[in-house]
Order: sequence, then C-alpha cells, then structure tokens
Amino acid sequence: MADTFYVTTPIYYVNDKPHIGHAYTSMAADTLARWHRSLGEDVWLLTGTDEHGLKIEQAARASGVTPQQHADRYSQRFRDLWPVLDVAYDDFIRTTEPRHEQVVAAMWERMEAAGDIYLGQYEGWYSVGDEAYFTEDELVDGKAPSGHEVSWVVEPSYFFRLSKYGPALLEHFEKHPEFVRPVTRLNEIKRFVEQGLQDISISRTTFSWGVQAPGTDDHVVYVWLDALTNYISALGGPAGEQYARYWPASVHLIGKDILRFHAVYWPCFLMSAGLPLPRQVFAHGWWTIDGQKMSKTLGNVVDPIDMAQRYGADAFRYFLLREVTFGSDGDFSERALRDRINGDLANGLGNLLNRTLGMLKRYRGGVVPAPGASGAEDEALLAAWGTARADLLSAMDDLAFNKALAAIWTLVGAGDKYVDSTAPWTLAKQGADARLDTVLYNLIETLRVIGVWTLAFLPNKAADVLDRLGVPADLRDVPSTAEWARLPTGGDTTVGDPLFPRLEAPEASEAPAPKKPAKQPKAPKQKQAQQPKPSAKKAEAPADGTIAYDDFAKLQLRVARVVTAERHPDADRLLKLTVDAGEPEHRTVCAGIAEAYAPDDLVGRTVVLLANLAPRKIRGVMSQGMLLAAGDGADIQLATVPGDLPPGTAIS
Ligand code: ME8
Repeated sequence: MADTFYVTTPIYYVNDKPHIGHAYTSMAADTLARWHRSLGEDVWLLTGTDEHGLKIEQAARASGVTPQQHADRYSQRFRDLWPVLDVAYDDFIRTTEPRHEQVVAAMWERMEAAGDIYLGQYEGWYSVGDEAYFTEDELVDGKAPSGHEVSWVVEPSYFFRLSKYGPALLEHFEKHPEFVRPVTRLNEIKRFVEQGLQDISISRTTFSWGVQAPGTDDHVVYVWLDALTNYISALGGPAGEQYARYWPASVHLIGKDILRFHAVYWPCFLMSAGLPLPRQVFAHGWWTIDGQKMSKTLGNVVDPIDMAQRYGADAFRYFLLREVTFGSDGDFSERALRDRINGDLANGLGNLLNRTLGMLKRYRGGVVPAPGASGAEDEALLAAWGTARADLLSAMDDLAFNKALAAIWTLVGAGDKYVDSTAPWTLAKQGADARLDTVLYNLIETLRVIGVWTLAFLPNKAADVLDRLGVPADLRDVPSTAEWARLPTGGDTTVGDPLFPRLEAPEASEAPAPKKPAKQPKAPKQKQAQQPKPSAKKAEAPADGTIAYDDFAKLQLRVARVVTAERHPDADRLLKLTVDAGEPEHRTVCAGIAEAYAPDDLVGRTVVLLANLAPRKIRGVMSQGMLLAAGDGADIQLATVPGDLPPGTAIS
C-alpha cells in the first residue's frame, strides 16, 4: 500500500473576500499535495470554510441576511477561487454541514467522558475579531494583540481542563521536535506552555450561531473547538473509513497568527478525546504589500483572482513560493512579481525551452534523436542534475519551497551553460552529427526533468512544457527523474509560443504614446564616422545567432516624417535630418545617405525610425535614433511604409 499524505489548509472565515493570505496557504498546500502525488503517495488535500461564531453572526446581521445565507454566499467565493488558482482539493468541508456538526458533538462527548469539561462562569475579555479570550496581561493598549476591540464578558460557560495537558504536550514536543515548524515557532510555543496553561472556556451562551453543546439547552460550542474539529470531521470522524486511512494528518498548514490554536489547543483536545495528534503544524509568515500591512482601510488588499488574470496563476504561485522562505514574512509587490516573471520564468526556463526546441526543429526536424557517447560537457550537466535532484528532494521534505525552486533553477542554469559550451550551431555547421544528437537529446531530457519537477509549482506551464516535448504520461512523475535518459527517442516536439512572454515595464505598456522623448543616457564617447548600427550585446544574444522574440520586442520602430534635411556640416556621406515621430519635439537624426539622396528630395517623406537607440554624437551632431535603409553607398534606399500612417505609429 502506498504511503498516505494528508495535508490541510485552515478553514477560512466566511466574512471576507479571499485575499493573498488565503491564496498563499492554499497554493502551498496544493503544491505539496501535487508533489507527494507525483511521488506515488496516497494524498488527501482538505480545505473548507469556518462558518460559525459571533463574528459571522454579526457580519450576517450587518448585511441583513441570515447567518446561513451569509455563509453560503461567502463559502461559494472560496469554492470559486480554488479552480482559478489550480488548487485541486479532495474535499471541501463547511462547519455548517451536518457531517461536521455530528463530529463536533462527538468530540465534546469524548472530552466530557474523560472528565475534562466542567461548568463554570467566564469572566474576562473577548475579542470577536479573533474569536479568542484574553487575560488582562495580554491586552495591548486595551485591545487584543491583533488590534481588535475586546469586550468584558461575564457568562456561564463550560471549561476545558487545558491545564491538565501542559506536561503531556511538553513531552510530545520533546519526543517529536518536528511537531511545530519552523523551529522558532516551536520555541515560542514551548515557552508559552512552560509558563503554565490555564483552562479555557469552550462554550458561549450569548449568541446561538454554532453547534449546540451536547446535553445543554443554551450553550454553543466555542468556535475554535468547532473549527479545529474539521480536520477529522471531513474524514468521517474517529469511526470513519477516511479517518482510518488518513489520520493523523501529515501536516496542517496555517498562518503564524493561528499557531496557538493549532499547536496547543488542538493537540490537547485530541489527547483528551484519546485520538492521535497530527504529525506537524507548519506556520507560514505574513505578506506585507509594498512594505505596508495589508488592510482594507489602506485599500491594498491583493485580490488573487486579479493576479491570476493578469499574470497567470502559475506565475503568481511561483512568486509566492520562490520569493521568501516558507515560514518567514515577505513583501509582495507587482514590481517584484514582474521581475521574477521576466527573470526566472521568461529569460530562464522559457528561453531554455525556446532555444532547445528551436534548434531541435532546425537541425533534426523536431524529432528527438538518439544520444551517443558522453563527453566532459555531458558529465557536467549530469552532475548538475544529480545535485539539483538531491537538493530538491530534501528541500521538499522541509517544505522549503524557495530552496526547492532554487535547486530546480540551478539545472536551468546548467542547461544554458551546456548550450553555450557545446555550441550546437557549430556542431551543425561542422556536420558533427553524432555529437549534435547527443547534445540535443541531453537538452530535451534536461527540460523533461525540469518540467516534471515544476509540475507541482507551475501546474499549467509545466504540463505545457512536457506536452511540447512529447513526454508520455508515465514519464511525468518525480521517480521517473531519478534516472537519466528515460525519454524515448523518435518522438515529435512542438516549438510553440513563448512559454512566459516578457512583461514590459507598466509605465511603457500602459502609456498611450510617449509625450516627450525619454531622458536619454549620455552618449558613449567614441569616434564614429558612420551611422551607428544596433549591436546586439554579446551576453544577451543566444549563442546560436538567433534572437529571442523578447529581444526583438525591445526595438521601438516608428513611422516618422522628414521635416528638414541638410548636409552634415562635417561629413560628406551624412545628411542631418529632423523628423517628426509623433512627439511634441522633432528629433535630429544623422543618416549615411548623402550619396543617394539630395536633401530636398527627402522633406515630407515617410521613413522608419528606430526610436529607442541610445543617442550618439556623430561628428559633432547628436543623433537621436536611426533610420532604416537597405543597400549602401549610392544605391541606398530608405525603408518606408505604404499609405498615410501618422508619425509615431508603432511598427511591430
Ligand atoms: O483564521 N499574509 O480564518 P481566516 C499571509 N477560520 N497570510 C495571511 C495574511 C497575510 N497578510 N492575512 C491572513 C481563520 N493570512 C480561521 C482558521 S482553522 C481551523 C480556522 C492567513 O479566514 C492567516 O494566517 O482569518 C490565516 O491562516 C488565513 O490567512 C486567514 O484565515
């Protein structure tokens, strides 16, 4: 029988629109679930909504609907979100479902049978925002530590003997130091438990939106006892078949703010009920937005649907998991997201895929060739694969998603290096066919391995990579990447569009047309008699001589009209023109066309201007762009566009 892996997200309150925090935990959980599924494990991913409690009752009242109507509406928002973010859950639990309420009642009865529930009177501070009780000492400036308002509550209440379980809990931490992660959180929780646990109130009488406490008329079960029980109620409770199969959970993924409930209350409730404890509680950090706390008041709440629509769910997930260590706080900004997309995804993975498939098409008609003997370059690539694989497996065991992705990207880098060092275009020119076959095969296999490894992180794009490579279904799981050269030869591949199109800076793509020429960098000092030609920077150009579409897209070609033309004062072959390129000010451009054109013939002509070439001084005249032309000397012909397109029209 396969190992089981049961992962949970928190169940989200139905009082809020889903935001980046919800998306983060759920996408992390889904990544973990996909990874373990790929390892061949029997995986169960649970998510759901937390629908009881005073907070929800108040929110429903404020919108003039019943709590159930309110819960139905908001719960649906979460259900609708997960497919957009490719969160493929196995079950969605709602705390208002009878299957859940029954297990909450059963938990209560088990805890009561253990002698751990007694009736008392609660007197103290309660924060509805946190659905939590606080002692006087815990308040900060008269409020809950979260900033929520508190109110003084006096009511009869059932209590749970939490104090009884402190020593057993500390012993559990000793025996299972992996129980709480990251380690800093374990230490924080240990210190809290070591100070001595107080019994906690687990029922309320001042409102009714909850599960009725068994054997009482007017008590509803405390919302956290209710909510935490979801992790077993969704499995059918202690007597359920699914419970026998999946409990104890492998890991509860949560945010750091709800650690105490999961790492103290929940294990104590379970001990009292005589049930095994989950294997791990992992608390992740919080996201700030552009350096600020996310809040409705600041209006900076990040909507995951908007992010998925604008950048793709894969890229959004990649960013969240790559940018910070899982467990630490992080800062979200669209700028940082775009940088990751352009850097790691477009220039990194996308470019390697494009180069490789392009060469395979050019040299082998897109068919995967059979590899031959290995050389030193191949050994280096294989060594990189071995190291990346070991690092990846251990990072995933630790839920270190950012390290896992960094490990995968070392293989992307090794693939790039391999292309440069083997220079397939030279092998093709030399007719070194056997060697070229080996190189192309190894590149395709590198991409297969990267595609398989990234399936958990980029569910759509990675599947697209594997489809383009023609990878059969049985070679798409993690174990199939433990051995090199598994991909059969003779398969067809497809080049396709760029996997991750490069994103322009928002200013450039959103502005309708530049109002005035952008501030230009200073011209490099150089002697130049001729019109400067665009020279591709060596480092950026793929070594096979082609340029990526993204590089082409950097060129701003525009329709321009010649306004004035005269001979260059200091160079016989040059004309000095001013052109209208649709901007408030005309540009001066020097062109090496004096042998072919008389200045007067040019005025009013439509020409093609390379508008974003860095300006250069040519024989004392600053030239702000370049005109495209064919031929040279007396035969040169300026490029033009037919029709009457207005100056400034972009050419692409
Ligand atoms: O707490 N960055 O529900 P919830 C990262 N119903 N994570 C964030 C965040 C941010 N800026 N803001 C919120 C509940 N979160 C309970 C759970 S489980 C038995 C019951 C996280 O809707 C936060 O840490 O308030 C929490 O994990 C989740 O989003 C919000 O959950």
